[in-house]
Amino acid sequence: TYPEYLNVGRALTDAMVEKGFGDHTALIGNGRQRTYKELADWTNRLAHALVEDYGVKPGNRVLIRSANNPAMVACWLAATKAGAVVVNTMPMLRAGELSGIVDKAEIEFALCDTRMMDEIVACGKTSKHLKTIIGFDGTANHDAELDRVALGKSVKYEAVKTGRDDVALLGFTSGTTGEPKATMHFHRDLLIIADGYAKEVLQVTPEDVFVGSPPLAFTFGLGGLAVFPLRFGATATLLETASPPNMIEIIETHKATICFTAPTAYRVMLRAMDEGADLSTLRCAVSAGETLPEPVFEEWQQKTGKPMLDGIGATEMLHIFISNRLDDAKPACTGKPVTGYEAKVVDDEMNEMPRGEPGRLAVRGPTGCRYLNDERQAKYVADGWNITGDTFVEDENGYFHFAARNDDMIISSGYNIAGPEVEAALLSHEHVLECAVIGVPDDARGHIVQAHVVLTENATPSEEMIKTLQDHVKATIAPFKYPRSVIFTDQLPKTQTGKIQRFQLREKQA
Ligand code: 3SK
Repeated sequence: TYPEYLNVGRALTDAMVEKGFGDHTALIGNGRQRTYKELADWTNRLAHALVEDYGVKPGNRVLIRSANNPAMVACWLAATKAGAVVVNTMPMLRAGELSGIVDKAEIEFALCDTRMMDEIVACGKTSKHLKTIIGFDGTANHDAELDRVALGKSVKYEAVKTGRDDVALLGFTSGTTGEPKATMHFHRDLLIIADGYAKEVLQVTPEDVFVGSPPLAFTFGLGGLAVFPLRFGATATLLETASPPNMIEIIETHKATICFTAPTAYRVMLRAMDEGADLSTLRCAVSAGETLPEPVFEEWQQKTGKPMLDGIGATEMLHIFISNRLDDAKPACTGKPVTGYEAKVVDDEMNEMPRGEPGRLAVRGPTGCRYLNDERQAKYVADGWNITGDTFVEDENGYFHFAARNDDMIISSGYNIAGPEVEAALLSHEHVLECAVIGVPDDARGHIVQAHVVLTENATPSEEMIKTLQDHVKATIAPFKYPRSVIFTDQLPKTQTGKIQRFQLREKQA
């Protein structure tokens, strides 16, 4: 239960100072550290500027364009304090993509890191909604228009009395299939994910130091790298370029304790550990966004003595709703619903499947899908349950096991083959860096399994390598699942948040 009037911008700043965290480090990034008191003052000055100098009003939609850095967090919190509905976006987006977002969300204001103005300015030229573009300094210099205007403002600001069920955030997702959708999230939702997943599963304390790679524009990143640390008086480190070496440097320098990233980055970190990287301060390694291969889970456990926490989340649900636990983590298992959420596996008519049988994952809880003005809402929510588009199996003991995205099930000669299972088998080969498995039409078998493989640097594509990988899969899982076709590639098509877009591979093969 949350108070009727709740402003999440205030809850994560001034309220934390009132709770006694004023001197505690809130944010580290771009060579500077800021305490909770400094963050509260900074965001209050910015909120004054947004309201008094630019005319931002409660309910206005404000787009933020930046890489992960403290200034982006400050802009998000300030606009939220002013009662705006924020749309965080990634630097990679081009004018056309920004226009799609601006039009859909009827965005009037954009706050943009001055190092990346061109595309938003181009978008503004053709937009009938976007009227005001304000530059802020994403570096630590505070030397841009918004920073200068904010400088003279008071550090006291009365945050807008938003209702707990007022929309605070629009999370955009293009999913793995293309067309963007906007998901609406309330002020209370942002606290629910912290008080649920972060408290129950991660057991966050003020001593924790967070690091990770997901963009703040992706709700996985916003939760993991801003909301969770700030809700508990912990410290967030923010990296504009979150490569594995940069994350390792942060872990070593700031003794980071919780890391959010994807399995591919953990694989690289494991190799760096062989070369002496010290990741011993990490107590939680959260993996999501892509299937966690069993060998990565096992090797992490063996090298660090701690579990890697696999979980499933969705932009529609705001964050992770099924997860392994620190004292109960199993390989090839996503775990159990986070407190407050229920999950079941159903058939196309919403009948519950017997335990052990694959079906569609249905989930409900305190957060859920609310698309903005989008008829796909009726497809995502059925009978009050969110249908995430994933095929799962619930075992006898109530643990959930990922099988595939619904689109990634391959039917070949009458056999159901889960693409991710073949991917996991391929990834357990030392020469496979990344791979994506799809079904391609075949006259004799209906479909056959086709693997798109990125090899490690020291391996060379060849017929012999194809045979080696096929034999490896046959020796790892049921032989009928082996990829009859193997294509080597330098890179796989991915969403801006790093998820593999298998539909693009399917379209190319069609
Ligand atoms: O993987 C996802 O799609 C996701 C989205 C939002 C929050 C968390 C996660 C893992």
